[in-house]
Amino acid sequence: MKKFAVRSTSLLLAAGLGLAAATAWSAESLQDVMKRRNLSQQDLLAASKTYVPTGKRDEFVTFSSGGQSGQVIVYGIPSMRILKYIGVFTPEPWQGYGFDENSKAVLKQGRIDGKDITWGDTHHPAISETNGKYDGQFLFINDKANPRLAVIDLRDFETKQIVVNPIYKSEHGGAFVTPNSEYVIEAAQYAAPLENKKFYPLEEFNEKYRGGVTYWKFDRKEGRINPKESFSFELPPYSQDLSDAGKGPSDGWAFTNSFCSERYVGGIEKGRPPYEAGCSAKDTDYLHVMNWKKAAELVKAGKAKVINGHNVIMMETAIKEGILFLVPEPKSPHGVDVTPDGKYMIVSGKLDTHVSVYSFEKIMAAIKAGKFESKDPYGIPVIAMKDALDKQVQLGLGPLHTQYDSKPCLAYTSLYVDSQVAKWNYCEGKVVDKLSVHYNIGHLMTMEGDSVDPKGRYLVALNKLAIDRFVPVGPLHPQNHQLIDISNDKMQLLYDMPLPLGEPHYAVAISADKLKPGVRYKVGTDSRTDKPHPGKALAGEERTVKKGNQVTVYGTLIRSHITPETIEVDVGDEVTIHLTNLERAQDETHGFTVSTYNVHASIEPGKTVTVKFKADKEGVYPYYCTEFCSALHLEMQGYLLVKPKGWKATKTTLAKGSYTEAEYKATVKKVVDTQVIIDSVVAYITSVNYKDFPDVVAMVEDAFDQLGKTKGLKEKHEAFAAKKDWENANLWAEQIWQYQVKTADLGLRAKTYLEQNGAKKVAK
Ligand code: RUQ
Ligand code: CUA
Repeated sequence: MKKFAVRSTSLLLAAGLGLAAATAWSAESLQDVMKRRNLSQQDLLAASKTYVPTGKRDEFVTFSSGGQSGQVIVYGIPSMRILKYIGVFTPEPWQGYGFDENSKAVLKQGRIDGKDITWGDTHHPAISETNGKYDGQFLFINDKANPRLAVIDLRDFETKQIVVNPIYKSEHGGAFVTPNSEYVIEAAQYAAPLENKKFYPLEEFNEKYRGGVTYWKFDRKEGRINPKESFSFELPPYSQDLSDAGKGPSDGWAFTNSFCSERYVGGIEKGRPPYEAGCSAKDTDYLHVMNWKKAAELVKAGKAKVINGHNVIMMETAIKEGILFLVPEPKSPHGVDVTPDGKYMIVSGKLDTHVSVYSFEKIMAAIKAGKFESKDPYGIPVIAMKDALDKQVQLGLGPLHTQYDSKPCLAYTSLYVDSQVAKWNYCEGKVVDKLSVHYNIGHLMTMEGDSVDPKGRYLVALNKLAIDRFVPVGPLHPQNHQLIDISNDKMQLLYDMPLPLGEPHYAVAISADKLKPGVRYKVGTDSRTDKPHPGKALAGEERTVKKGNQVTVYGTLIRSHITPETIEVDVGDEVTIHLTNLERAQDETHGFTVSTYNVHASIEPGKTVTVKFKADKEGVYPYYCTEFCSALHLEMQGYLLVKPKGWKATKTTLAKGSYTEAEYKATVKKVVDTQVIIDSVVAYITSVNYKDFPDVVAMVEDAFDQLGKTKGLKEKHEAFAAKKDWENANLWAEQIWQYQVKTADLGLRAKTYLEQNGAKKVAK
């Protein structure tokens, strides 16, 4: 009772004090604060638009590329509070990503030529779509440096799959999804021979180097990409850049930009003009227009060539079948963004002051009429720009990317050189507002702004430089995401958020209520495969199995112990430890590591994870839980004992603690007193409509689960007491109290929740 009473009294005390403090010191007014902090009315307005009070949640969730970190960054809008980093192409220790066997298996899928690649250059995340709307089920992201694509399941925000592009050496224009996530688009960037590890000199660039666009088939039921049903278009060695899938009337088609259609190969060290001159010399590059629906049929009909085990529709076939066309687009284009109604493709040329609005209808009419101005050197029909353009609108210097508003015809385009966002009307072809940002904006993003149903409200400018925005932290500055309010006619800059993990290229944001992540796994799940884990163990099933030099531990974790608490092996043994988290309570994650063996796992409720290592050093290695999970978290520990060859025990009993009868009796009294508190909490909970609160139901279940573990322990301590074994008697009684504390902790949490959320008395 003692320890417990102190705890609850101190809580009460703290609450009382807090209240008193608020009344006594709240003299500072809003005006005072404005003056003291030198804030303007405008600042206050901006602050009130981004501030999310404690306990409240954001309206939108952003998935930002983590750039060179190889991860995904998740943050809320409008608060700009970071919620998570998702380990994708790079190990992430907290999540055990790359330090436990199950996640290592995912990273291993990303090996290239038999080698680990433990970093990635992530550029473009994409949320899965249903009928062109974000559905919040999956997230895809690419790695530009090592041509790979990852699948993240938004039920648990974990990376489930990495696929390596079998024919490219780099890729940039991914990930973009078709309107029902049938395919995930990934375009090559720097042309190279499609065959793997094949050398051709640069003199054979035009003949042997190729670009391409890959369509990865996504199996939504499995939640995985199916490489066998995926395919690519072979394309000329123009640097294919960003892509977008058609929607509505243009569904079935996709559009990919390119730069360096000059096919220039540089060589400044040999006295040749550099890439930058040679790759931007012509007035136009090409928009690639592809019919992916028909391409998929051709692949089914066996018309693809298999290169490195992957289906490739060769240019010759695509031309003959009428599924590939080119349209000139002004100088070094970057973004191509299909309008929400699917009627137009908006293209920005980095070296042009205009955006070009292409009409899908006009392009189709030209194709139907066979009206082409020429063929490119590879025989691909070229549609004249004037036959494809709806209009061009002058916006400013360095237009890059375009996103859409919830209001019809309104678009936002980033102006890299001007460091501005241009708001304009693509139906009327006029600029309606401009806002300066800091500095050199790359991508921009509106809420669900590349879907058929943009939500408007906010825009984020993803700036390339931060320069003087933040407190200096050395020559490498953080990145700067700026939040802009777009709900009114005039845009308003609200907030600068430093992002210190890599250069995030693109981001996507979804209404928070569309995300439905789980809080626990079905007990014994391998979260990386979504299947039952063969190493699963329930309470009472824990065991250590030794076969030759293979030691396999089937362990469990629950507040506040790891079972087993000792693992004995011989030096040189291969050790496999499977751990199941038996908790059901939300947020009761345990971590696990063994000293100096470079393993770590994050084991969320219900999950089973495996760590594996060779016990190649004799000695004593503590293992412990790495998450502060409970009051006795520090005691959540154990020893890995690695015995030397031929070791013989000389001492066979453990040291005894010296406990007295009086101590035993005190412990028993503590147990009885604590039960009184538990009973009173239970009486409160069952007197209200707690069953209407799923979170509370889970806590109550868990509390009784803990209490259930005391079964049989009373008999145990009493039996030891009868034998006057005060150590065992006292410690088993103490163990009852440990379970009671956890029960009471959950019970009090439930009680507070009910009181704060307006639980009502129920009739008995
Ligand atoms: S990028 S700033 Cu999408 Cu990789 Cu444009
Ligand atoms: Cu489990 Cu700390």
